[in-house]
Amino acid sequence: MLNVVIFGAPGSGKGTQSELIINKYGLFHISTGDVLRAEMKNGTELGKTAEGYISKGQLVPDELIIDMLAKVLDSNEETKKGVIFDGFPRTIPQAKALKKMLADRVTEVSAVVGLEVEEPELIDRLLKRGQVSGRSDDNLETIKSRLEVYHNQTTPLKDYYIEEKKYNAIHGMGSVEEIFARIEKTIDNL
Ligand code: B4P
Repeated sequence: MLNVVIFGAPGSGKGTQSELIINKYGLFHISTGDVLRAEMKNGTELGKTAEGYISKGQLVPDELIIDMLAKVLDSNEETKKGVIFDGFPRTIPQAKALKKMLADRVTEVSAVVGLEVEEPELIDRLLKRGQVSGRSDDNLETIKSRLEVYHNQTTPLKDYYIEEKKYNAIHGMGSVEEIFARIEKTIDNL
């Protein structure tokens, strides 16, 4: 069973490459950002709480995210065929919680695909998306906060997964197709 974590800064192409990975490898897609946006749209308690963090570019607290992820795993039989985790984990406590949740289901993270993209390109992509997305977090001020949060809270995960011998660096600049070809090579060699 293949469980892939797609990892990278905001704007690194996680959502874009996840779509291609699902099509080729038939994995179940869990994007914590998409789940949170659906909660916000439906006006749930979780959505209202999340909105306050997301619009400021901050991370939603670990306990809320971990609980939300466990519910998605438990309520979808299809997760048993393998999962692509997009935007999760984003902190060390989330990574440890994921390890335990998968071990309880007698499985584990197969590989982490780390999309590495230069910062000016990240800002450019997110500002471009902001022109059409209507997302409250795709504006310059919030993008800068998201990148700071990424550097402080999420980048330590790279070392965590290097230590676990799961991290695969992928050059994330170039066309969507070129980047996907690099990811395919990594997954096919697992
Ligand atoms: P996410 O939805 O995960 O947002 P993101 O990190 O900005 O990445 P996204 O997937 O949208 O962008 P992508 O790189 O695919 O999270 C939103 C917020 O939710 C977070 O800031 C946080 O507050 C909260 N949250 C989510 N998960 C959480 C967690 N685990 N813990 C706590 N809080 C959490 O793509 C960006 C753009 O680049 C796209 O428009 C795409 O078209 C473009 N692009 C992609 N590849 C390209 C390429 N090769 N060339 C040019 N453009 C490209």
